[in-house]
This record gives sequence, structure tokens and C-alpha cells, in this order.
Amino acid sequence: MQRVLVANRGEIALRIIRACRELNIESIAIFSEADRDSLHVKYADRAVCVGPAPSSQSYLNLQNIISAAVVHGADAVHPGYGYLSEQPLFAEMCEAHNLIFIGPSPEQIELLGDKARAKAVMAEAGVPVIPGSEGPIESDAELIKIAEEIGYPVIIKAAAGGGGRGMRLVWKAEDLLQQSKIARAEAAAAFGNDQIYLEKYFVNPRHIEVQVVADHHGNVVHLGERECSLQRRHQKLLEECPSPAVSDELRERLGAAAVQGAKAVGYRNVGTVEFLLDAQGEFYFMEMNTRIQVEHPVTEMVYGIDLVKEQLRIAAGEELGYDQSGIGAYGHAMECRIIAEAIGKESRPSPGTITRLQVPGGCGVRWDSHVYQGYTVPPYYDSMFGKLIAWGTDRDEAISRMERALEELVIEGIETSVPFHRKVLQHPRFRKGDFSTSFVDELLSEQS
Ligand code: MV4
Repeated sequence: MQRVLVANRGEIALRIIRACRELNIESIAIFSEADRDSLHVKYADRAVCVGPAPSSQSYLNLQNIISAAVVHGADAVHPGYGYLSEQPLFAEMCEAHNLIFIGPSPEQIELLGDKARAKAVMAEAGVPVIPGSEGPIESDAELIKIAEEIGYPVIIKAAAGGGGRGMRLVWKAEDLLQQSKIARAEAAAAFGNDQIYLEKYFVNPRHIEVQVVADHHGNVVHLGERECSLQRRHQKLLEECPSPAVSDELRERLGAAAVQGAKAVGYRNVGTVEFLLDAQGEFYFMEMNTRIQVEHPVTEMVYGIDLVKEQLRIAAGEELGYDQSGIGAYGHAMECRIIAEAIGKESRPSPGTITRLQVPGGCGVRWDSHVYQGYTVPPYYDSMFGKLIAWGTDRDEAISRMERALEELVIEGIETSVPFHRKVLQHPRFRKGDFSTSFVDELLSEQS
């Protein structure tokens, strides 16, 4: 692998370019007309404009991106997260043009992108899955029967959804059919696929995800879990590794289940197996993501493995070169997603020019971002513009490092999530590690 086209923008594009440089691989950045001044464009060996500001015409423009890769002699394409990273058609088009898609096969993306089928395959492989329908719902009679079996509340999800998109919660039997009609109509409109599946609804679970790494030779390992419960409207705001709720014994069982699931689908690439953890400490498979994730750095800090370099090596056909016994975790890491938005009960993105920027540093601190002083955050894309990561020998040290780093971080000109992050870090429940997916909403209503 000699030249990689990075089919993404912002901090993750820069992250991938950095990994390429360390491996002596040339990088080609793509950018929209609104992103000319981003650091990912400056740090790449070459950069190609692929279209106007709207993502639909640039970062989602398959034709222009494939053309840029072919014209500039790339031999591989890294999709990052979001955008085309989980589109089977894009992976297929890469292959059709003799470009290595840095990810799993189109068939694996398709299978795991169908959340109902993915659950059925995982259940078949012996992975504990959330109780509910085995595959998509075929009839109203089936829907009613399964809901009665698992008991209310239940949740209807779109097979083509994921990440919190296309879900309807149902508390009582009278509402079931009406909600399923709405769910189907919404799924058809949003994804062009009206398939739905049914699950028992867990109240206030923790969201735990396991990092897996799999090569083309059948080697699969896990790199522990990340705690991802701190989110608002399905946008994660702070993640940590390990989870304060996971014991060494539970980690072994979670990891074994994730590896078993990845092996069952012949997975290759890094991947994330998402579980819900209930108050009794039982875990259930929810879905699997076939991409590098935003929060991957916390795992990197604790496991000492560069996950993006692993993706590049795996895609080039190399063997992992270690097995589960060669993997060790040390310490604790957390990530704050710095977004251009003041987080409150009501908040909206605050794009604009960063008039002053001072980034933190020092022992155990990492800053992943494509912005700099004088840069203008464009209004067209996701509002996250930086990730602040802190590592410590234990959770307390990681927290105090993060607080110190947030104090050092100076951003002027736009509103940011930094005041919110400071509040979370001070909260007694966060300090105790005693929180679930409803914590952020509870925190925001506390301070009305
Ligand atoms: C659930 C659930 C409770 N029970 N499924 C939201 C994200 C998407 N991946 C699935 N989600 C949920 N699925 C069952 N059966 C609760 C959520 C959920 C959630 C999950 C993780 C993190 C934050 C969340 C916030 C609200 C709901």
C-alpha cells in the first residue's frame, strides 16, 4: 500500500493522514469548497476538491471520490467514520476500481448494516442478544405475539437504522400497532427500507461497546470496552476506557462474546460490538459497527495500539502479529468531544471563527483536531471540531488530568461544550462512576 485516499474531513481525516505518514504511505485528502482551510487539507501530501459545501455533493459524492482516487493513483481508500464508511455500494465501487477499501467486505457491511439480520446471526453464534424478534417482523400477528412474550415496554427499531435513528418506544399493548405503522413509514422515508424489528426496552441501561481487531487470516482479538453512556440525543459527549461498571471478569465475558460474534461473520478490520448492560450486570448484543469510531483514542491510550495503523496493515493483508495473550491494558483514559455548541436544555450549533485558541498539552494529554486560531468552523457539518483525551494510571488521575486540560483549553469566538464537560467531571455521580444513558438529561434538568 503506497497511496491512500482519505474519504473524509476534519479531525478523523487528519488522524488517518498522520497514521499514513508514520507508515510511509502517501495521503490524498479530499475537501469540499467549505473546507479548503482545514488542517486535514494542509497535512496531506495532496488534496483534491470533490464538490461544493453540502455533504451530499462532496463527502457523499461517490463518483467524484472514486474519480479522485483513480486519477491520483491511489491504491486504497480509507472512509473514516460517517459519510460513506458503512455504505456497501462504496466499498463495492472501490473494489471494482481496484482500490482497496480499508474496512470489511461489502457483504459484511451489508449484513451488519441490517440490524435485524445482524442480531439473528449473533444469536445463532451464541452471543447473548436483546430479547425480541429473531430477524425482521413479518406481520402484525407476529408483532403482537412477540411483544406479549417479552413484556412491555418494548422498542420498535428500523432494520436499516442504528445509532438511535428510527426507534419507537411502546409502553402498552394498545399502542403497539399504531406505533409500528409510524415506525415503518418513518423507516421507509429515512432509509428506503420499511423493515422493523422488536426488542424488550431496557430502562436506563449502560451503553458498553467492545473494540475488536480482525485480520484477513482469521485472527480476532478484543481491546476491552468503552463506556459510552454519556450522550444527549444519541450524540456521545464523553467516553472512557475501561468502563467503571465492568469488572475484569465481566470484561473477559464481553470480550469473548464480541470475538465470537466477529468470527461468526468472518469479520476483518477493526470493529465495534455494541452491548446494553442492565442493572443486574447482564449484557446483550445490540449492533455492530464496521468502521473506526470517533471514540477510538481512549482504547488506543489504554492498550497502546494505534487502531488506524492496524486498519491500514490489515487492509494490506498483514497478519496481526499478536494474540489475546499479548494484549495488555494499562491505566484509564477519557475523551471529551468538543463541539461548537453550548450544551443546555435547548442548544443549537454555534459555527463561526475561532478568534483565539490555546490547546492543552503535558503528560497524558492528547488533542485531535483539524482547527487552529483564525479557523472558521463551517455550518454545514457535524458540530464536533476537536477531541480532548486524557490518560492516567487510574480513573482519578485521568479525571484530574482532564480537568486540568480543560482549564488550559482556551477557545474564543464560538460557543463550545467545554463548560458542560467541566460540570460533568465535577458531578458526584460521575466521580463515583454511577450513571446510565439518562445521566446527561438528568444533569441538564437539574440545573434549570
Ligand atoms: C435500546 C435501549 C433500551 N432498550 N434498546 C439508542 C442508540 C441505539 N444504538 C439504540 N439505543 C437504545 N436502544 C433497547 N432494547 C436504549 C437505547 C438508548 C440509548 C442507548 C445507548 C446510549 C444512549 C441511549 C439513549 C437512549 C436510548
